[in-house]
This record gives sequence, C-alpha cells and structure tokens, in this order.
Amino acid sequence: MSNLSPNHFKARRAEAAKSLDKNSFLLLSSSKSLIRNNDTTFPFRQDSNFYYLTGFEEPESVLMLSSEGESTIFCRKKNPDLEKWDGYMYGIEGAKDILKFDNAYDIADITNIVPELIRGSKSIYSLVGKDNAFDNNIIGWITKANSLERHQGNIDLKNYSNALGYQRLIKGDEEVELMRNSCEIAAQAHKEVMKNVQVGMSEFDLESMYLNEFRKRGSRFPSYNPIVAGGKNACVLHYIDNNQAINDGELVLVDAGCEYGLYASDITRTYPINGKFSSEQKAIYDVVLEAHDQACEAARVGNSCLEPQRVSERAISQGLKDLGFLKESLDEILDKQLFREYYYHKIGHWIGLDVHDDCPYFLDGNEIKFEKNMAMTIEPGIYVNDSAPIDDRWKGIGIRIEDDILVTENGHENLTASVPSSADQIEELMLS
Ligand SMILES: [Mn+2]
Repeated sequence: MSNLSPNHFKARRAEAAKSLDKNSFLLLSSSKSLIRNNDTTFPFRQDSNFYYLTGFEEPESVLMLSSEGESTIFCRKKNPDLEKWDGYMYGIEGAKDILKFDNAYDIADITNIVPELIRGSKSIYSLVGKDNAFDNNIIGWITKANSLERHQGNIDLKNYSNALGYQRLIKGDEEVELMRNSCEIAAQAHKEVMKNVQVGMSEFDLESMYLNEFRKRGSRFPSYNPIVAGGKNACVLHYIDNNQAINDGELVLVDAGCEYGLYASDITRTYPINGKFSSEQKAIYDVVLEAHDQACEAARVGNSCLEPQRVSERAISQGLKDLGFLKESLDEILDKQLFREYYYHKIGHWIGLDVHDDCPYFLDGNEIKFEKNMAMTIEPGIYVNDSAPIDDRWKGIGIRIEDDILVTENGHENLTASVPSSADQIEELMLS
C-alpha cells in the first residue's frame, strides 16, 4: 500500500479532471514488469505519472479519468494461483473499493470497453510519446470509437504531458513530508560514510557503504545508480562503474540519493579520501561552493526557474577567472560560454517522484517562475580534464556539490542541509 491515503490520489484526479475539455478523457498506463535476463525481472517500479494519479502499484493497469471527474481503473483480476507465486493482488473489486475508483474492469477486456466508453467524446488526452505501444493502443481505440459514431466529429488526441507535469511541479504538503524523509535518509547516509571512509577503500567499498546506510534507514532502493568516482573519474558525469581504487590524496565525488515512499533524494558531495583537501582542491572547491550558495539563493518565488543556471554560470566564470583558468573578461567568458570547458552540465533539475522530475521548465514558451513548494536540485561543478589548457597540477580534479532545494514562501529550504558542504566542515567531520 502506498505511503499516502487513497484520498490524496482522489484529490489529485479531481484537480486533473478540471483541466480537461468537457466530454473528454485522460488515459494513463502503468509501467510494465521488465525482464532483466531470461526469466528474471527487475524489481517493479510504478510509472510516476500513473502513480501520481492512482497510488496503485501493480503492472498491467490503465487509468481512465473523465472530465467530469469519474475515474475508471483497468487492472488484473484476482488470481489465487498467481498470488501463491507473486503475492497479493488487489483484483478488480479490491482496486475499486480500497483505492476509491468509481469503476473497475478487467484489463483483458480493455480493447472492447474503451472504444465504447469514448465514442462521441471530444478529446482523448494521454502522455503522447512516453510509451509507443500504449500510444498505438490509444490510436486504435480512437479509430474504433470514430467508426462507431460516423455522424459525429472525430475525436482529438491531445498531449497531457505538460499539464500533468505542471501539476506535479507544485508539491502538496504530504509530498513535502515524504521528500523530507527521503532527503534526510540520504543526508544521514552521506554523513555516516564520510565519517567512516579511510585511505585504501575503493569506489566499490564506498558504494556498498552508501547502499547499506540507505537501507538501514528505511530506503530499499537508491533513486538512481550511484556515482562513486575517485580522482579523475569525477570528470565523467555519468560514471557508474564504481570499481576503481581511490588513491591517497585524491578526492572522491559521490552522487547518491535514495527513494522513500517513491520520492527521490539526490545529493552530491566531493571530499578527500584522506580527510584533508590539498590547496588546489580547496581552491576549486570554494568556487563551486560559492556558485552553489548563490544559485540556492536564486531559487525563490517569482524568479525564473532558469535563474539559478544564470547565477551559477556567472559565479563559476568569475571563480575560474580568479583562479587564472580563463583570462578573458567576465562578459566574454559568459557570451562565448568559455566556462563550459570546466562546467559542462546544467545547474539542476526538478525533483519529486522522479529524480529528474517529469515536469516542464517552460510553459506556453515562457520560463516557469518559482512558486512555493517547487523542488529543484542545485548542483554546480567544475571538472578539470587532462585535455584542459591549464597547468598539470589542476588536472584530474572534479568537484560537484548538490543539494535538494524546496522553494518556500520567503526563500528556500535546503532539504539536504544536514550533510556538511563547506570544506572546513567536511574536514572536521572526517577527522572527528
Ligand atoms: Mn541531480
């Protein structure tokens, strides 16, 4: 059962129904159970959009929501034989009664039922482009429904992705609580590992420690594959091999977050494996931290959601200039995006049910402005690759600092603040 009561999901469906054309329907599909190899599956994870409006965590399910707010679930019927192997299933009656849908049908009958229910309607909404097989089903159902109503107009197919993404963007208080939990588990895990690492441990050793710390605190799964990158591996943004030695004197960059109640946390910290930053490491670290702090301040009600990006580019450019990495004027560095030699990713992303939350950054061509209860990661970085046009002593240093930021009425709250981020605090924690 979901961490939230069925009433939360019912309220979200009511909200979503308001934005549909009259006499129209929204159709959403669950995730599929995915094969890992031969007959072994990955642990099932419900599709976040489907979950957001249903709270239902079984595969082979479809939600149909009418513009009048009536909800219909199609799901697997109860099968006692299958339950002996795979465990409890809600079944058609269970899903309807326990999860508070208005109607429920066997998923095996969906191809016959949907065209009858949607015939003569104005529009069908779906998340066009997310699942080709489901898109094809919908087109087939619309074609069938149109053929049943020859003397009416054709049904429009509309993309509901932006509308649902925007609804998901503003978190309810109950979601904020789950995010707080997810963030605190991840923050405590980072802190605990930082206290216990020693020279001689490998990336693999650290990865094991993080995963264990998440689990000990109630999170079974990480919210993405952790990145544990020693030394110059940190310059590879999506490094997930996590199997190399970490040499004394090197930094290790760890980007690891967990999932709690299906809500993601996402934290990056970069620290010296021996507990003491070198002067070059600290010089770059302080530039990244300054960009991080300024970008966090830019996440406030009324600002564009892209303002932290611009602020971080300016702060990092200034820092790279102060360090002597770039010689040009600040304006030229920004105009020509020269900072991208060292800072080559975006400042962050929306976070929620998905670590990269499936929410828009633009609406009707305009940058979305921050509102209360939006949540975004702030994660600037500087990476000095071997190919960089700079003195060798800087090479192989890769640093990122990432926190999960909740926009509040008067500013922001850093949900992952309990893991230290300044170089001094990190050294103090590691040497304690
Ligand atoms: Mn991130």
